Amino acid sequence: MKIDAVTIFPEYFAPLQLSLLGKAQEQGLVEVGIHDLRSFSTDNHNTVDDTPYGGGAGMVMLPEIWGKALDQLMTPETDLIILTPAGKRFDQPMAAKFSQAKHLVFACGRYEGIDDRVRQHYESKNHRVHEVSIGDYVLGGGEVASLVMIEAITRLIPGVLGNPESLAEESHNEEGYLEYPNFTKPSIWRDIEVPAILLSGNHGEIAKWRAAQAQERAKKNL
Ligand code: JBQ
Repeated sequence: MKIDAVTIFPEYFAPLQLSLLGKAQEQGLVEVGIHDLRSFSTDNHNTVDDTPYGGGAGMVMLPEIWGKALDQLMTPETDLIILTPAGKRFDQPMAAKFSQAKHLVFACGRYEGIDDRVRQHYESKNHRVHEVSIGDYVLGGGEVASLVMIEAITRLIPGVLGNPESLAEESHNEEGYLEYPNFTKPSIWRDIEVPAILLSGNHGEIAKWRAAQAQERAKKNL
């Protein structure tokens, strides 16, 4: 998979070199390109935004700069993801869909967002455009939201995760199961014992106990 991100803060994406995704890049499973939006600005001040037509607070990112940046990245294979609090909520099924894509471009808006004609333009050229939000809270921009999506998506690419068993187990969670509590050594820590059933070796009973615990947790976290 090829992933490109366009941002005025390329430094936000430094963590992509770490851990699982860093290794996936070394193995050639994923290729990431980070692009500085300001390098596409044409004036002496490197302007990327202006005041909104119709008035109101904040600034809107200029369509001309975004057009220059995206024209160099978009192909018929591309899914363009525009991060915006008004977008469709990102979830695990959406991550699974995007993990099958050939090329993802993340457009990270700051301030009050990107001039809507950018979305309109690429849709009119028959590109696949997705407005996505990671959740209902206020972020400064789409950079961190993109990082969240990239991690959730890339770990579903075959070969990226070291242990495919944990993927298979997770897919049950997508079907409404939440996770059960986990324990490791020692069997007693600060006077707290690991539930005896987990030391019993009875795998049928352990599975039942875990399912019940997971349900309990799901109820509590509603
Ligand atoms: C969203 F995607 C974005 C972009 C900018 C701000 C945001 N705030 C909340 N959730 O994911 C978001």
